[in-house]
Amino acid sequence: MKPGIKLLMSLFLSLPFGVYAQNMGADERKSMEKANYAGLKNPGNGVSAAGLNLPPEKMQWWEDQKFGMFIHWGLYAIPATGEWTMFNQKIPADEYAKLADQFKPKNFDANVWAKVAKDAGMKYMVMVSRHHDGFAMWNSAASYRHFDSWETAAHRDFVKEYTNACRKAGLKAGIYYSPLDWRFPGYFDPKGLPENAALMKKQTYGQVEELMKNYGKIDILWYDGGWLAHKGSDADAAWFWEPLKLNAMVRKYQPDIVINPRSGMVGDFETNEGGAAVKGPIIPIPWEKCLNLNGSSWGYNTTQNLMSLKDIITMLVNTVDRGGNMLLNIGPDPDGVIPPAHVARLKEVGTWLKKYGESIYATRPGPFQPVDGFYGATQKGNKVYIHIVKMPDGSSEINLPQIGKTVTSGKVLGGMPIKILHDQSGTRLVLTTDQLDPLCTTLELNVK
Ligand code: FHN
Repeated sequence: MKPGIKLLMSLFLSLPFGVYAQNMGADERKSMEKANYAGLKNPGNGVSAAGLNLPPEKMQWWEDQKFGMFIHWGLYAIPATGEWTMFNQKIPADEYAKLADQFKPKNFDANVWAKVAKDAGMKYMVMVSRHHDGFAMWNSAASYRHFDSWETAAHRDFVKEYTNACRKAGLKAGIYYSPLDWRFPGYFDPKGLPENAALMKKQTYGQVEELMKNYGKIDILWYDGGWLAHKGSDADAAWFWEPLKLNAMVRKYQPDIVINPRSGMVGDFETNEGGAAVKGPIIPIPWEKCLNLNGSSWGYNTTQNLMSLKDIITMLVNTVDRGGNMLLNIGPDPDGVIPPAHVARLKEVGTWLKKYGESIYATRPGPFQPVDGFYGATQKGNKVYIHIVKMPDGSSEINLPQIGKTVTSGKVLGGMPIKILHDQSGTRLVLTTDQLDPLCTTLELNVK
């Protein structure tokens, strides 16, 4: 089971959700937030030290964003069999490095990526600067054997072009970095080959410093692949990477950067990776669901298995109704072009968010706990939004529990009023069949 999932499982099982289930007011949520950010520091989440994680107030902007674009792009786009091609096909490093001679993406324009993200309703981006194959997508003096996009055929600094395009488009800029590098035999045997492993570590410290120093304000640092020799968790490898030292350096250059939980240090948020459905109660700590638009692989792949619009919207509302952000991944082709079918699907998501975005952005989960496969809620001020992903067969009513607040009126968001009945057990929302939207029925309730 992937480290992130194991952690979430331990987290879910450790927190007494039941207690908070029914009536979660804003101040209670505040105190929970204070209390439960502590939840990030569960054993197994990695090492931590005072001042290295952000306080809740510095995470609010991140929790307001809700939807971002993840980008896996690099040499692996050429074989188009995914970002693990070098390892899965056991390609020797020198052989694989020849791909850099072919990597000259003439149609790459980061502004186009940023526009696709904005049109999709995304508020932030996270681009892979270096994946496990070792190829750096920027001008990296710290790159072992100058294996980077500046010193090879492309002769371009893609991280610079990307971060500039992000800011120009008003999007928050995140950088993904893989400490592991398959070119180092020491990665597979750090105790047996300590010198070579130390070279890999030196590259990581040098490259993270370059990324934190040379590209202006970076909003998110997304480590991935801290696990050593493909074994154990990122936390298990903290003895090797010394993430408290690494991230102290990071915060010297980027004091407010949001750091994910994959450096072996406790993160400022938790991650839930993959396409598995999001279920269960509200998670009272910052967390992020990251998954693929094209389920075949994170990197560009000729095998296409595109998520449907219904699946994307369902995953988005299920995540946001449980307090999470969703980071949806694209894999551009070797030329840096996002496949047109992917652009079209993302545009459809953007159209939905243009209409229902108020029930998503800058909201917080609750006050009602979600009911798996049925509905969930978000709140903002005196508004509560209900997302109905699927009405139980033949029903067009929802019975909401008491929450210590009164639902005074309600309507389909951007549509007609709905009937609201009150009784001891709570509030009953009665909809007509034409008010149901097969994609997701979104209601706006006024509460006081
Ligand atoms: O090995 C990587 C994988 O290639 C991809 O980058 C994902 C994205 O979160 N993370 C790792 C697998 O957990």
